[in-house]
Amino acid sequence: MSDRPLLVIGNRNYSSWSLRPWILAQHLELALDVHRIELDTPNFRSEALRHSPTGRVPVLIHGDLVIPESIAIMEYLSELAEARGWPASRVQRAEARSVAAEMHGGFAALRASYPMNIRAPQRRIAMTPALAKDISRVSEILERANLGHDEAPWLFGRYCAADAMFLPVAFRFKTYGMNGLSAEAAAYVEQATADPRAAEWVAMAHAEVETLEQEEVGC
Ligand SMILES: N[C@@H](CCC(=O)N[C@@H](CS)C(=O)NCC(=O)O)C(=O)O
Repeated sequence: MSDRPLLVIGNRNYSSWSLRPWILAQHLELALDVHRIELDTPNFRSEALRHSPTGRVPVLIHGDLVIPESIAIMEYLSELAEARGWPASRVQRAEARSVAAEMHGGFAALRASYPMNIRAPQRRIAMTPALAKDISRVSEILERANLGHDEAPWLFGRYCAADAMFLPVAFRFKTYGMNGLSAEAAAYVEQATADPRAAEWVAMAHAEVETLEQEEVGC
């Protein structure tokens, strides 16, 4: 039996929660086995329940340990990598955890209006006050990135779980446009989505053939 953690994920094109721990593991250079379950199929729930008590993805399985929440998975991955999943400074760790938690629990309008759909180019969605408010706050968070610093160009210097939390949002802006983002935030989106590890996920998303109609929004 493999000693590597197993990450169970959904469709790479649509499953933003699956992407977050996966990309963090790549940046931490942790080897994972990956098992994909196709979302929104008659067998999804029963297959997901074989791995996770929540019946959802992602779930990380390592030996007897089962972790069914993305943010707890990222904490665990960080512990496997000598805490490199968060900034080294206590103040920055608090700030990074705060924006990660804000992403995990908030931005309802942004998530509802802009479903992650990596393959879809150039979709347009009508702006609403709630969406504009979420975009403005995301822009403020992304503006703090250390862009231009070759060694550490991410939100808190070196890549951390906060960057992983915001990668699906970056893909959403690539799909639905950068409307409402400052130039600095838009530059972060370009950098995050062009990252070679993110590009690996994108290539696998493009290789998927299934389409989830309810996620195909915009024109
Ligand atoms: N709070 C969970 C959310 C997980 C979640 O909603 N996953 C979606 C896929 S992205 C899912 O499993 N949906 C299927 C379902 O709810 O039946 C986390 O952070 O991991």
